[in-house]
Amino acid sequence: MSSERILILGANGQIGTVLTEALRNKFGNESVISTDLHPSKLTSGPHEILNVLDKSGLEAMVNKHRITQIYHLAAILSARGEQDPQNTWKINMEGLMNVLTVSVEQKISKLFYPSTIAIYGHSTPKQNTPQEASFIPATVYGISKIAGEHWCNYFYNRYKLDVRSLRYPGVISWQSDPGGGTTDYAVEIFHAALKEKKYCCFLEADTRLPMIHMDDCIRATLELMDAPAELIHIHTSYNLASMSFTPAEIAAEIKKHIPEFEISYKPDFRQAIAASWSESIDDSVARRDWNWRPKFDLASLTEDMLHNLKIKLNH
Ligand code: AKB
Repeated sequence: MSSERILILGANGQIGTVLTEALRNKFGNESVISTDLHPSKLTSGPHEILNVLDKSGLEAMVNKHRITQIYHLAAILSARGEQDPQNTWKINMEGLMNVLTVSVEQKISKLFYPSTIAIYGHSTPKQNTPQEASFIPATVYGISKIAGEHWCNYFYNRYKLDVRSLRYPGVISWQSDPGGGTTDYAVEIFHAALKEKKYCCFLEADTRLPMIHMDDCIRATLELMDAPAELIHIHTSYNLASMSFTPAEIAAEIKKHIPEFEISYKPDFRQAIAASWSESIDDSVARRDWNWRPKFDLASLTEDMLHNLKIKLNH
């Protein structure tokens, strides 16, 4: 039985709901405390209402549950973030500063912080984006995440806080719904294909973006957090790759399973956000340091999404 006591912030989000279950399977239900602004979406396990802007509430939660590790998932994503840049900055940055400070004060042994492909910008090489390059993000979400990476690195160097991070691509899941992101189309398209046999995409047909299946995303997170500290050489955030595709390519793959499926295109403000991101990523540093290997490709992702989503929607 592990002695770890885990706190998840923003547990009701797309990644949070699935990660909470994965961590509970690993560490036991009672050792993983999920928190969010709202009641839990899961049917079992300890859950508390917590706002990441409430530093003393966070401190009290860490003490009450004798927390040893924190997964800080609470953030406003790229598309929603543009509706209210100042509030996005506040939630994403003040939230992180509270978590970093409390982690040092309360001697947290490990902290996970998700970064994103949204840190890349027009000056970043679009193909095979390297671990280190020019990162001038086009969204407030991206700005907050690149600043967050640097704060994590600072806290590692100054306070020896063991904070680990991944630059997540767009995450595709049947288990949970995304909210407020630019890559959300790649989940919506599966729901629409099964329910209406058609989908109107808010990105242009040839917009290539890096994506990852939720199972690979969760496995990457757990493997990074399990890796011996001496193997972790990146204390900002690791590039993480799995696959890249365009709306036209994913539609063609869905059509192999649902021949009647039709896609149409009506690009909106999210097109400019997507156009500022990379098309493919070089994750050789993650592969070298902690042996990262993705399992899903576009064909297996499409098959898995349609299979599991169909079962879920029929219930
Ligand atoms: C978004 O689209 O904003 C997120 C992300 C790539 O971080 N899915």
